[in-house]
Amino acid sequence: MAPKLSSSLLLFLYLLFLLTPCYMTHRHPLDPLSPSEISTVRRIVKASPRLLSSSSLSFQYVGLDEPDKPDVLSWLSNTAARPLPPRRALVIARIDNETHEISVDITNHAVASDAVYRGLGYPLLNLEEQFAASALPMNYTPFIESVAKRGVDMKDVVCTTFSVGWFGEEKQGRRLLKILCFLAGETVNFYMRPLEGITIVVDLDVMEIVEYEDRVQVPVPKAKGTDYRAAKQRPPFGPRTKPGLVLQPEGSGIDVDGHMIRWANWAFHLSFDMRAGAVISLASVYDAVRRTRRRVLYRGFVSELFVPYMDPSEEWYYKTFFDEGEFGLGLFASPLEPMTDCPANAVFLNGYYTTQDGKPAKIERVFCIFERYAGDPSWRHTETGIVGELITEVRPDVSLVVRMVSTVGNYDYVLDWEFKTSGSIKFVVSPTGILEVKGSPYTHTNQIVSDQHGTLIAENTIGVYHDHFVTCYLDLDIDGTENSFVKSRLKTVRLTDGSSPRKSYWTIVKETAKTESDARVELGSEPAELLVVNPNKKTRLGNEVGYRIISHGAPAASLLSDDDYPQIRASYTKKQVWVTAYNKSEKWAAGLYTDQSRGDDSLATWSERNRRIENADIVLWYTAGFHHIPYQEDFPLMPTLSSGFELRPSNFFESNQLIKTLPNKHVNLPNCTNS
Ligand SMILES: *[C@@H]1O[C@H](CO)[C@@H](O)[C@H](O)[C@H]1NC(C)=O
Ligand SMILES: *[C@@H]1O[C@H](CO)[C@@H](O)[C@H](O)[C@H]1NC(C)=O
Ligand SMILES: *[C@@H]1O[C@H](CO)[C@@H](O)[C@H](O)[C@H]1NC(C)=O
Ligand SMILES: [Cu+2]
Repeated sequence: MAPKLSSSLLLFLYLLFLLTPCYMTHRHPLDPLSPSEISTVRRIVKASPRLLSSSSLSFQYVGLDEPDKPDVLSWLSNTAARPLPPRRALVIARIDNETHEISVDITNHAVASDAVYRGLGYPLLNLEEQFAASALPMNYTPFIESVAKRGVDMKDVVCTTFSVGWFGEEKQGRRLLKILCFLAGETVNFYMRPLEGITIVVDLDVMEIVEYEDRVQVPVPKAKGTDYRAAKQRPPFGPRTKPGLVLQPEGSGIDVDGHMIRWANWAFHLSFDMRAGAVISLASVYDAVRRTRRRVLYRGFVSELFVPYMDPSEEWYYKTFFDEGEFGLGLFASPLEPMTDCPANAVFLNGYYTTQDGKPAKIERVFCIFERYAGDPSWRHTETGIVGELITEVRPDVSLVVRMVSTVGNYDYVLDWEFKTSGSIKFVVSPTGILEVKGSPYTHTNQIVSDQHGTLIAENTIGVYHDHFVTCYLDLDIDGTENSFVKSRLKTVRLTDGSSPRKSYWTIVKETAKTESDARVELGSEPAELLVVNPNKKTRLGNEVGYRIISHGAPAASLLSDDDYPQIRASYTKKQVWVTAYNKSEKWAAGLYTDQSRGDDSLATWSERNRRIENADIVLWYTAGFHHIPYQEDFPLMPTLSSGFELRPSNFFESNQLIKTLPNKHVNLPNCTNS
C-alpha cells in the first residue's frame, strides 16, 4: 500500500520543481516518457493540492498522452522550425479507493485535469499489488492447513494472481484478485503442479484475503519431467543441430536515431508503453519512382489479448483473462536474451514503466531490432525459352524485424513487426511458454468417462482448452489521412448461354464500406480480399492506391455464446476485422478499464455508432486468433505456434519495387579460426 504523504515535504518539492528549468531531450512528439519525465510526473501528481489530504495513492498506469494527430502531422511537415507540441502524460491512479484519470502537463509542470472515473471496470493492475496479494496465503492459517492436508511442504508453495472477470453481478463490487497456488520444489515449472480445489480471493484496496474455500482435493501432478532448464535434462537428448551465426561483413543497415528507426526503404517510430508494449508510429516507405516517402501506418500496436478458458467448474470458470488491459503487455515484457531471443546482428533498446509508487523502472533490452535473411528468395525466375540462353535471376528476401516478448505469467508471447523491402508490414504473434493445467485424478485416457475440458497431457495433468485472441490496432494512413475500406468479393459467374465452352468463372465485386456496420468481417465466411485504399490518390494507370490485409494462419473467431459474460466483455472477438472512424481515445478493444469490465466500452460498442468511414480517417482492427487444443507435445512447455497478418501494397506502387533492387555482391567470408 502507498505510504502516507507528507504535505510539507511535498510543498517544498513542488516549489523546487517550479524553479527547475525544463530540459527538452525529446526529438519526437511520440517519444515515450523518459525516466526523468516519469519522475517529474510523480512529483507533480504527489504535489497537487487535491492529493495532499489523501491517504493512499497508487499509480496503475502512466504513459504518454500523445498530441493530437493534426499536431503531430504538422510538426512532421516542418520539424526544423517548430518546437515539440507540449508533453503530456496520462496517469491512472487509485486514490482513496477511487480511480483517477489525471492529465499531467509535463512541459508546464502542472496537473491539467484530474477526474474521478465512476464508470464500470478497474484500471491495469500494478506489479507491486500483485506481489503483495500473492504473498498473503503464506501467512493465512486456513491455507496452511489446506497445504498440510495435501501432504506437501509449505516451503515449496508458489502463488500467483489471476483477474476475477465479471459474471453478471449487477453492483460493481470491489477490486478483487484470485490467488492460485502451485508446488515448485524439485522443479521450477510450478505451473504444471497446481494445488487444485482451493479458491482464494483478495480485496486489493485493503490487501486482505476476503474469501477462502477448499472444496476438493486432487492429486498434485509430480515434478518428474516438468523442468525445462538445460542443466536438468538427462539423456536421451533431443535432436542436435550445428551452431550457426549471422554475419554482416559490411556492418548493420539499421539506423537507430532516438526512437526513429530507418532501414532500407522504411522509416518508423518505435515506442514502449506499459500497457501496449511496442507501438509503431508513422511508418513510411520510400518510393524510388516518385522519389518521396509515402505514409502507410500512422500507428500500430497490440490493443488487447483475450484468453478465455473452457472449463466451467468452480475453480476454473472465471479464467477469462485480458492479458493487456488487466496485466499489461509492456509491464510483463521480458528482457531479451542476445543470441537466442534475437540473432547476433540484433540491436537492443530499453523501455521504462512506472511503478506503483510512480517511479521509473527499466526493462533492459525490451526490444530487439534485426535484419533477417533466412535464405529465402523474394522473387526469382528461370527462363529457358530463349534459344541459347539460360537466364536465372533471384533476389534474397531481407527484412527488418522489431521484436518484443511479453511473459504474462505462464505464457510467453513473441510479438514481431516485420518490415519488408517489398513494402509489406507483417505482424506475427507466437505464443510459447507453459500451459495452464488442471490437476486431475486420471493417469490414462481409458479412465476418463466425462468431458475433462482438455487433453490429458501428462499423468494427473489436463491441458485445458482455451483461446488466444490478439487484437491489433492499425491506423493506416495510406498516402494521407482520408482512406476507405474496400471488400473485393470473389463471385462465381455461371455461363449458360453457350457463348463459351466454359460453364463458369470468377470475378470480383468491389464494395466500399460506407459506415462502420459495413466493415465487420468474419474471415473465411466468403472468398474476399480486404483493402484500405486512398480514393483520392491513384496510380498512373488510374487504380486507387492501397494496401490489403492477408491472414497468415487460420482465422479464429470466438465460439462462446453471445450472452456469456466473458463474451459480452470481448464481443469484438466474433469478427476478426472491424473498421472504425478514428477517435484518439478509442484505443483499447476491450475498453480502457478492462479489469471486471462489462463490455460497455469496447470496439463492438463503438462500432454500434455506425459512423461514416468512407474517405475518412479510419482504423482497421485485426484479431489473430488461436483455438488452443493442447497436445502432449505442449508438455512441459509448448513450442512456438504462430499466427498473424501481412499488410501488403496493392496498387500502391507502379510496379514491383524489387526489380530494381540490385543483387548483393557475393561475400567472401574471411577465414574463421576456432581459437
Ligand atoms: C477503502 O475501502 C476499504 C473497504 O474496501 C475501507 O476499509 C478503507 O477504509 C477505504 N479507504 C479509504 C481511504 O476510504
Ligand atoms: C470518441 O470516443 C469516446 C469514447 O468512445 C467518446 O466518448 C467520444 O464521444 C468520441 N468522440 C467523438 C467525436 O466521436
Ligand atoms: C583461407 O584463405 C586462404 C586465402 O586467403 C585460402 O588459400 C585458404 O584455403 C583458406 N582456408 C580455408 C580453411 O578456407
Ligand atoms: Cu494456448
